[in-house]
Amino acid sequence: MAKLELQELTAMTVGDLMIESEKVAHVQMNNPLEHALLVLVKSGYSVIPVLDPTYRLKGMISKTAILNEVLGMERFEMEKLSVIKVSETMLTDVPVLKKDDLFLTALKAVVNHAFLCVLDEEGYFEGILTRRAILKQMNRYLHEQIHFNSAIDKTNV
Ligand code: 4BW
Ligand code: 4BW
Repeated sequence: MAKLELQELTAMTVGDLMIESEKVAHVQMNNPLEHALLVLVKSGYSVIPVLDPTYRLKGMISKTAILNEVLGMERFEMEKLSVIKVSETMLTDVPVLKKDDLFLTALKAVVNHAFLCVLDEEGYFEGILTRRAILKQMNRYLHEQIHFNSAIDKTNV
């Protein structure tokens, strides 16, 4: 694989690095919490997007928020899982990215968020950008720089 130059890294866009919507686990606003918990447990993820039937982003739902919602005074009241809807428990104030946002914008965003949803101009969900995808490129770039610099040092001896 060719060496990754700084200009190439910083010219990468969110669209180059994101996971496409078809591969992203998600739930819908009207689903009961029981269904959301099932999707979260089965997919293995801790937080996933909430979409409407037309694929517009509505929020995010997490295992922690669901368990908090059904936590009673003395026990988890699991019977509530079938009554409460995702829309009542989801987080709605979520930061988003666009496909043409550049690498440095994405890097800054993933400092505070494990992943961000990627939306088009009309608010339709296109996919997610994960911290893993950004760290993978940073890792590649830094390792190649170190390798290249040590090769130059050796030729200068
Ligand atoms: O099923 C998994 N497969 C792989 N390859 N890695 C996984 C899996 N589950 C978790 N991981 C790893 C990843 O490194 O644990 C990290 C934290 O998972 P999370 O947050 O707490 O469930 C993962 O880091 P990441 O790939 O940078 O993903 C950050 C967050 O993005 C995840 C999850 O909330 C969300 N996410 C990632 N891929 C997703 C997804 N949500 C829905 N569908 C997907 N395909
Ligand atoms: O309460 C939170 N406050 C803030 N500011 N960010 C949070 C909070 N909860 C989650 N986050 C964000 C962080 O970006 O979601 C990421 C995943 O959380 P996690 O994994 O699945 O609970 C957080 O990424 P992180 O800060 O890089 O933390 C990665 C993981 O390290 C967390 C958790 O398992 C662990 N961790 C972090 N701070 C911790 C902690 N565990 C115990 N105590 C702490 N103070």
